[in-house]
Amino acid sequence: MSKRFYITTAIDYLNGEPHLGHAYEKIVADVIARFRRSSGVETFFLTGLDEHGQKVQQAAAAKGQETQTYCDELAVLWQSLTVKLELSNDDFIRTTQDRHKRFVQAVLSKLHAEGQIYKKLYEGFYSTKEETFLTEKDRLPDGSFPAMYGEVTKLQEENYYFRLNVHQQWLVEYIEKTPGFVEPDYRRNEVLGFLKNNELEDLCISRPVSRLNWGIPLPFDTGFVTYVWFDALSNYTSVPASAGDPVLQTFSNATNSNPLSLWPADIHVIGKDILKFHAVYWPIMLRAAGLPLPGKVLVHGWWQKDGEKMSKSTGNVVDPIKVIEEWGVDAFRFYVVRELDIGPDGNWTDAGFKSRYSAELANGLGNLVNRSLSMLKRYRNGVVPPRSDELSAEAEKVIADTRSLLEANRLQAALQSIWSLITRANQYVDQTAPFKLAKDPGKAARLDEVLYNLAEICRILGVLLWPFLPKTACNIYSQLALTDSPDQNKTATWGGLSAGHMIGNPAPLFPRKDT
Ligand code: ME8
Repeated sequence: MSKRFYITTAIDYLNGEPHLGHAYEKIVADVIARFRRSSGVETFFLTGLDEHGQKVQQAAAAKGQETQTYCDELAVLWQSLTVKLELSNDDFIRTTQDRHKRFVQAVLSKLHAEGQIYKKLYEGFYSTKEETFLTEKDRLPDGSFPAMYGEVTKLQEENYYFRLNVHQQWLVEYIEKTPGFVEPDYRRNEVLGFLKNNELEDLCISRPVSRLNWGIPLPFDTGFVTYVWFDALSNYTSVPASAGDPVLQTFSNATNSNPLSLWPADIHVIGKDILKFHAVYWPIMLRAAGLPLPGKVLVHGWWQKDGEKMSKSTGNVVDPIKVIEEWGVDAFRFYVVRELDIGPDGNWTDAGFKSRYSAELANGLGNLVNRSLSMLKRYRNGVVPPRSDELSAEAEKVIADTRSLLEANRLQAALQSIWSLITRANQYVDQTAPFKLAKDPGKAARLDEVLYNLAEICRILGVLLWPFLPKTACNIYSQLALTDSPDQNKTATWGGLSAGHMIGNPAPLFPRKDT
């Protein structure tokens, strides 16, 4: 059993409906997973839902529903999104599943038995609205607490704490000597800055049942449930453990006739707001449990809509399902990855979306494939002419560049590289003017060359585009009447189309829309 390439996304709070930000993150992870698989690497892609904690309990209460019923109903919508987005995830974790709860309790028991979790009395201020403890530092200059905390009460409460502080120096050194652990670099610097300028406090990992009962009971004290972040982060390991991963055997008695070797994860894809949880708490939790650390935390930025934060109250939330219903899943996948590099914040505008659809998909890719195959059909009855290598070197360069960009998770740049080939091939049509060549029987050999080069570029584009636009890639392959799938990156090499092969019927990939 060899270890698979293991990639995860954040698990979304089940306290509302999915929006653009959630969908973007999952697509980023999916493109990476598909590329790895297409390169022959055995891959496991995990996504799912974070179902415990105050936020979810409150959302259920607001609907007057039993919390578990609320979760079960809403989870159907979220799981259906994975299908609509064409995600190739291998599993879908819900933190209310038994496999997950068992694992979290096993970790807690071990840490508690080793003295890494201890009980302490807390005296201080507490905001019920934000479900958080406050300190003197949180006060405004006039002595009051900011309005966002609502009513702040004095609280005396016993809780369980996880020893974070003792690992602080180790973590600084680890991040310093492991440059790729957090990417992009400026996020890594942010973590190092935080760790060097603040002393870590031990992490409160429990909530008394009297205040919150929607959580995993502490195995050593049923008067408490587990703090939602301790619970949620563990999903990355609870799934491999339940699949019989040998690295996680200490925490699992799962028996699996076909065990998977997944841990450590290769990439955790997350948004910038949850960096501290993934680059500070999570590595320390793993170290405390005696487990290896993940390879990389890949941090993306946040989407806004028309320059403003998306929010339900403003009513400006981009609904991925609506966009997909109107424009198709690949148009959505293309726009989000092409528009926003992994790192900075992005801005969705409907005009920007339509403009990329029209320029890059309909007029760029769609037009190239449609006119290339239509001309082959018209001038050669759809029969591929003898091989010609006129564009071979240019195509091979794009193939190599795209591969190395994808290996570095530079998805936006990889799409730009692919589009440079599309632009080149469209220019080639204009320069060689096959419609003129077709009128002159003396130019038949030249027309053959041009038609071969165009058809072969279309085939190669199918393979290169597959991780990003799987439906479109398959569509190109089926218009070329190729019976294999475009999901093998090694087939992106010049000369795959054989002379004499008969293509199928061309049809527009991205219908033009009059908007
Ligand atoms: O944080 N643009 O869940 P969540 C881009 N359950 N990404 C966005 C975004 C936006 N506008 N809004 C949210 C949680 N996200 C926890 C995670 S992981 C062990 C637990 C991203 O539903 C956000 O950054 O609030 C996060 O990565 C993911 O969506 C889930 O956010």
